[in-house]
Amino acid sequence: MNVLFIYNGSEHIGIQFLSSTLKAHGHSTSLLFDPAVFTGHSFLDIPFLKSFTNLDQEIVDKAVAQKPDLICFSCFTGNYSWCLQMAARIKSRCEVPVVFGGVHPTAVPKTVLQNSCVDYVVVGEGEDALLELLDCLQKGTVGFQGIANLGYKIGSDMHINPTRPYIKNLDLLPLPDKDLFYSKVPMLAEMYRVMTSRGCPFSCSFCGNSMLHRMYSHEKKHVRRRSVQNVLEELRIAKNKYRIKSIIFSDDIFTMSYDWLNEFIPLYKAEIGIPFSCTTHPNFIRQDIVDLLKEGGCWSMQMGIQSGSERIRKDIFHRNETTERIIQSGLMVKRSGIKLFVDIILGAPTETEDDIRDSLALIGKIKPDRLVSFFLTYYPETEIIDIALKNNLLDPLQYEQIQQGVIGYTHSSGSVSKSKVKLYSTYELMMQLRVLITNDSVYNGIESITPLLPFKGLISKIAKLLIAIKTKNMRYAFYIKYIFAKKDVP
Ligand code: B12
Ligand code: SF4
Repeated sequence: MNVLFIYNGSEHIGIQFLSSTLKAHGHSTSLLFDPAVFTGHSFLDIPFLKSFTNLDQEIVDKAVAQKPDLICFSCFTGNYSWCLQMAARIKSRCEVPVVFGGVHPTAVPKTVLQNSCVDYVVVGEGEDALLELLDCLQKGTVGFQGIANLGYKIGSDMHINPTRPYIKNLDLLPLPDKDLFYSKVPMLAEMYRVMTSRGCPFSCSFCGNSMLHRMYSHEKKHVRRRSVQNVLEELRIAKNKYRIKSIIFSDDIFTMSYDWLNEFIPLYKAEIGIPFSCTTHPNFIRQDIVDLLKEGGCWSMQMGIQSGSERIRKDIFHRNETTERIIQSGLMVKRSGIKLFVDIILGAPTETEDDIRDSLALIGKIKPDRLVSFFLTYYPETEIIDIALKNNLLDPLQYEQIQQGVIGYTHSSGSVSKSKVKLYSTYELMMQLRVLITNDSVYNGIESITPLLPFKGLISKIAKLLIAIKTKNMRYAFYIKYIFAKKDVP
């Protein structure tokens, strides 16, 4: 059957696995893709420029003309409204079954299925459910009740089937169909993204994993990892096929197993040898891990610290690492010469100004090379929503808006209230300046005048740009190129 994926933002590893799985079973797949640099879902939030680069109408026209047998939308909370709007526009012009999958439908399948433009939802990992759905559609049968992970409707009755177990052996999946995206925007391959695992051992209250851990509470192990040889096979093929400048290991926590890394990294260095960046966690940094990664070509590591306040980390974010451990881990990475990027979240429920000052102080102690600061966004069915409800920080309307995906998104002010944005912007600027200015007395002088500065958002952005230049981080250049570099879009 002919299956069409429609997506906007960056490349999507989940779609790449779905596509390769379908192809391995004889189906054909295609993609309509909008890089959507200015929509705010993924990169920048500039509505004025969005109207110039809008590809929605072209996507609708092409989808209708293509006459696919099934259209697949992959939704996170930020792009869910866009997906709904696109599905409705297409369905108003032709009769085509539409399935929604991804993290948002996984969290709230019934809410998604309620929409008349959505025929099916798939929760959790979608490879097998999608194959079985196609099988049913092809045979013209209605055996939907036997398809685990599928949600469907009969008339106005909605049915969400039980969930199947996690895919235990990821090596059995075909390698991700990178061409699906790279044939449209070849430059995406320059920063080649790869996931060597699925799942995270932790369950931070704000993260999609806290939703998954609840849903899969019967599973013994949430983390599954591809074999070293399976990952190397993907990278060998990729190295021969694309112009890769760096590789990004996008796992939830790439450094979680020393044994795996100890087997992988020497082979990676010998056979692939491309500089790479990866994710880490304060509890999964050790000197031997850092040495191994540095030796293997790691140039940057991204580590979530989220808050400098032990109370916020433990009671609100459900993270168990100590401040001491965070500092030790951060300094260990820095001393090795690997660039350290850290994430911070502003706007946690019950967070006080003292808590934010603790975050600022922690950043001052670690002096990371780059700070990625977020204003908290509430994602459906994550544990932090329960905490916010308990503290009367969300009313029923806001709760409903979160399920509908219409309350803030990561690159706006998240879900924090407008009255707090000013305070958080001031601290965000201080944090960025703290990273930019490594000399303590110079920084202290500037910190005292920061609250008086106008255009804090703009100055924050300039500070981020200067930090990127200072650390020779090519991310901005990549984004600028991404705006123009389209071969076959949508
Ligand atoms: C790698 C990653 C990225 C990468 C690559 C994006 C990608 N999706 O590949 C980058 C850096 C670009 C990115 C960006 C963002 N990300 Co991100 N990202 C991740 C991460 C760590 C892994 C995603 C992944 O590849 N998983 C592995 C694949 C195999 O699983 P999957 O994507 O879930 O897909 C499977 C199923 O969901 C399902 N499925 C998915 N789509 C569909 C569609 C159909 C039709 C079907 C049937 C099934 C199906 O089948 C797939 C295969 O089994 C996740 C966290 C996580 N562990 O999932 C966050 C996560 C998805 N990201 C998140 C967010 C918020 C973002 C950003 C909006 C903001 C940001 N943090 O910068 C942007 C926007 C993304 C965009 N427009 O493309 C959130 C989403 C939360 C939510 N409820 O919305 C997550 C869950 C992290 C979190 N904070 O909790 N991200
Ligand atoms: S450690 Fe990172 S990926 Fe894992 S649950 Fe926490 S925030 Fe999510």
